[in-house]
Amino acid sequence: MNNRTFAMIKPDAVRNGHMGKILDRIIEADFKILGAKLIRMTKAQAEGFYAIHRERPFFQELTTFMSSGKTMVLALEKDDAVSAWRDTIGATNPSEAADGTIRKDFATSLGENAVHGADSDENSVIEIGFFFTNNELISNQ
Ligand code: IDP
Ligand code: MG
Repeated sequence: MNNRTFAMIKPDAVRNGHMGKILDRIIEADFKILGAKLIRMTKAQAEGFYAIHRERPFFQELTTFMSSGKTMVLALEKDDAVSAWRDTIGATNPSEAADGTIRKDFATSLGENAVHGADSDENSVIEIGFFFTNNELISNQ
């Protein structure tokens, strides 16, 4: 069990003014923020990050959206971080997301669903490494 996960506050949520409220949810759910930065992904970066979905019909829509504005990328720490964060964000489709989840409260559609969460320990390591170097992760406080 890994105690780290990778999260993003996606461009729709930043554009809609929800970044602060989502950071509050992260802190209230007792995640420690090891690293955070505001970036604007290039299309090529978005295509690299989501390469696993390249054969899906929504790949162009997804990577255009993810490079359309600011994204906050985050490395989070908590016991059983991957599943704890997936529970906090809710189902991919906001119409199926449970009450009290971030996607239920802030997502606008299946594609523009406010936040990202790594889906496994293995992918959380790969995804954190995609945006952070080790010395950008601060775990001693
Ligand atoms: P996840 O983000 O809950 O892990 P995935 O199935 O890994 O969901 O899909 C990655 C992202 O691709 C979703 O968060 C969403 O932004 C987008 N996406 C997934 N399915 C669709 C779709 O059918 N249409 C448009 N965008 C989609
Ligand atoms: Mg996924």
